[in-house]
Amino acid sequence: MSTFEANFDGLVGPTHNYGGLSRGNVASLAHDGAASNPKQAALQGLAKMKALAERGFRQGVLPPQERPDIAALRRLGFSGADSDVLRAAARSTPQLLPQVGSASCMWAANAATVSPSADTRDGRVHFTPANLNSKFHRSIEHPTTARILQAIFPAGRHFAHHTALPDCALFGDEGGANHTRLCAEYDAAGVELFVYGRAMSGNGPAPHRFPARQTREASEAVARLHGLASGRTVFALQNPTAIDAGVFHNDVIAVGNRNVLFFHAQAFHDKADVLAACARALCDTPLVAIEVPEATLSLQDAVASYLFNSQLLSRADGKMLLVVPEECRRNAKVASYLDGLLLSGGPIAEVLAFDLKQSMQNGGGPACLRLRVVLNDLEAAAVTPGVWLSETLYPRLTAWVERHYRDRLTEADLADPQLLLESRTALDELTRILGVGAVYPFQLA
Ligand code: SUG
Repeated sequence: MSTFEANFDGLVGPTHNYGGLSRGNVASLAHDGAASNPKQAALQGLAKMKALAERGFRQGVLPPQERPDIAALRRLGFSGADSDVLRAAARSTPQLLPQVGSASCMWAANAATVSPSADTRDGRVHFTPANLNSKFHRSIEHPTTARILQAIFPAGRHFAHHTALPDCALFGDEGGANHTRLCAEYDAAGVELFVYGRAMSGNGPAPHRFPARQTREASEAVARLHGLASGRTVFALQNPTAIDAGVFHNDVIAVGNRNVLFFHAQAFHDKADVLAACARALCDTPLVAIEVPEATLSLQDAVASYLFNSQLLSRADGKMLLVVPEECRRNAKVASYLDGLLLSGGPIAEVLAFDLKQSMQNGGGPACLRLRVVLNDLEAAAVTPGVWLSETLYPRLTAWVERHYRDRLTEADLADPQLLLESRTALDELTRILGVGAVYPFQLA
């Protein structure tokens, strides 16, 4: 039986827009109010999925959510028919529209924390949807995320689903973006590294400028829920300086795969401690730490290029492929670092760059767009089959995007009831393409 990492990418939704919603995320604020191109965004994401699937990596698709989120507006006191709800919100509180219209569930790394069956007490794959409660526009994702994950990974023999952690600052949880699994082989018990931005109990270090989204308390709760062994779980504090420089998730500054951890020198508060704890927990498997010093690449260059928001994937020959955003090729320092990395004879043998500009302008690179799920053959066979990207699914999805998506969207468009209808019509059709059943709260008239 084989065990592998599958990547489930969030399909970009029809309302992808630039709302400037994420304080602490430099790209999101820089593009506030710019016109977006949802069609191009979805096609860019699909092109990455297709290229990786063609190279033999297991690739799945997570459907987007209903936006604008009418149920969220109703919870805030708007009433009447759906189009009235939208119009009333646009009239009285227009700043809500980008929030409830954000296609942010595309960043599937934040959908949930996933622990593979080799790591959990009951031998099942565990999922905890992230409450994402640090930002309103993301806090409304988890109920539908939970339904989608349960539709794709049916609860029972192979998969266990938890509800999101309590929606309060103490348990701020951003899912897989702050979670890295290290292991010898995918089927062996691994080390789960949880990186948090601050511990709410006590007076430990915390950023000054930007919020720390993930708390230690949340990470510990997820580890408990998943039944992880304490000797193979590491909790590490993010460097507050990095958060203040725009590292709002740890996956903006570090990525791991198997026994390799690729990271910037400023990623962790106490780097030596974190590396020692990971090495100890890996026991006989040596930790290969690839550290990029500040002198080689500044924190600012790391954030601007998103070098570490890369996917580190194991090829069939055992060597690793680093999937980076195109911005890395355009940054001379990063490009020259990568050339040197390939010549170094280390585990990373190949770099592949993708144009993900539409997502990048909101702070979402290759790693943000995907949820990592380690599966063995039996577990993979239990996954709802329609979500695997294949030679037939890819052209169906691109045709679906071409049919339903606009190629230009501004903030004013989000108040248009026609956009809501277009979006619902598209999603309704998508559930049939992917075979995921009724995951959305709306009903088409
Ligand atoms: O949560 N951007 C997302 C980007 C998430 C990236 N994910 C990972 N690093 N794993 C966020 O900040 C911007 C939306 C806007 O401004 O319109 C946004 O939500």
